[in-house]
Amino acid sequence: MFKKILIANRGEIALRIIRTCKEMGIKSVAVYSTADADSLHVKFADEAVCIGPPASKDSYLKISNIMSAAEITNADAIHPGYGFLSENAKFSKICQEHNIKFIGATAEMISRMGDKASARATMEEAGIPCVPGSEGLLDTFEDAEKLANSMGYPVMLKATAGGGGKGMRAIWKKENLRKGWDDARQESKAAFDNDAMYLEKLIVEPRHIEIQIIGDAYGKACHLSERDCSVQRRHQKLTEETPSPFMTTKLRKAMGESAVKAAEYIKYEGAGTVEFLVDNKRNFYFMEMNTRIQVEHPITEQVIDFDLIREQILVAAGVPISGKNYFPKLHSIECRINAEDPYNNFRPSPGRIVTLHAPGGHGVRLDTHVYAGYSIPPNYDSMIAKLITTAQTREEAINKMKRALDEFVIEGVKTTIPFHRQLMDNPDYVSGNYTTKFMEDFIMKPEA
Ligand code: MV4
Repeated sequence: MFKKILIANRGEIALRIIRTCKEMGIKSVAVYSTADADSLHVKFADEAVCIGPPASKDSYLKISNIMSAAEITNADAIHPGYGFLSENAKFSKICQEHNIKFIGATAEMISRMGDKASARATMEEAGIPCVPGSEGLLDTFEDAEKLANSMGYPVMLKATAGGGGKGMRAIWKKENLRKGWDDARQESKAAFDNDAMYLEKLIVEPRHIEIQIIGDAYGKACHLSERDCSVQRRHQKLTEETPSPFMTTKLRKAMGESAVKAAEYIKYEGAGTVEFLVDNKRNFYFMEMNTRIQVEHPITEQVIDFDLIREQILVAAGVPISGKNYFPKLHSIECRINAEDPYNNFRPSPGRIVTLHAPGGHGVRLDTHVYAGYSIPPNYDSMIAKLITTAQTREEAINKMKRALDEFVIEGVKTTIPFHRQLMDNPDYVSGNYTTKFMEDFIMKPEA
């Protein structure tokens, strides 16, 4: 087993990983930028190393500084968390070359899944359902036009380097294909320095349902059921739940088996997520694979009673998995609490937290690095806490979430607490009748 893990991240996820390290008797090393000197992850780790100034590119993304921190503290593994370097092939490779175990995917796996057209081609080969579309990349606009005409509109143009919705265009009629093609390529070129495109049939008002998987070093994988992440705004998830209100036993079995088949086909090692689009007839299609622990992992932990960070560490150390799949026994919902003003277009609201009262009680979990007196730096993303409720049924989990949100007091900055409180009373949310289009139609009621 590892003796010392360096956590190449910040915020709640750094703290989350440190907690599991403590429980496993593994020493932890925090790294931090000068903007994060007062963060809890720095205080709770056994050691802490400053790795640079506030800008991510000079600290949490600076590979040389992180490797130096790992070498001076003698860490034998690095956990990258999510975001930052978690899906950086170069970083994974450098760790391997320095004999420091990267608790994440190999460079090859990250590259293969990070390129969306190559991920799609791999899944097609593995026999996983994919949205009908191009075989690999499109060489020319004329190829796109020919394929779109033969498949029929609407279609979705996608950049192979895409992410966060960048380089993606829904095209409803052929007159708009040219402009969509030019715009999507230009956007992708600017964001990723890559303008290679592929094309799919457009799935109208899909649900985003993802399957958590874990694979071991011996080629065996299992799934841990689904999370419904359809409540998103501009490709940012706001709340997630498991089980999905749209799920059936039959669909869960089919999606779970597909995700395991995908993972075993590529000999995936570690925790990963296979994202699917699900249409209104419950057809499911491979969308993307994430080769990291995800923000919303706690809801899965809650319903199957399983520490995913611990499992990541165990499989990275070469421990085999049991091989059985896991099915939800409870219902769990996560609300992402962001320092943003939901009454003003979710505008970021960094600043000092003057008052904080955390909710508690049965079935309430709060993953956060903030406390009263803490200043939220403007340099990073605005998520400051994840509030998770777990109960026997969806209705009870919603009622518990309402109660927990009502108890939660944060003063000094605006937060998304009022949004979540309204969401929990929204008839379409409460009935489970929501798709990825839900937030386009959601309007905040005025402040009371
Ligand atoms: C799609 C789609 C409809 N049809 N592909 C959005 C993120 C990107 N990685 C893939 N995305 C989508 N791909 C086809 N063929 C709709 C989306 C999509 C979406 C997906 C999941 C969650 C929220 C979304 C919001 C808008 C569009």
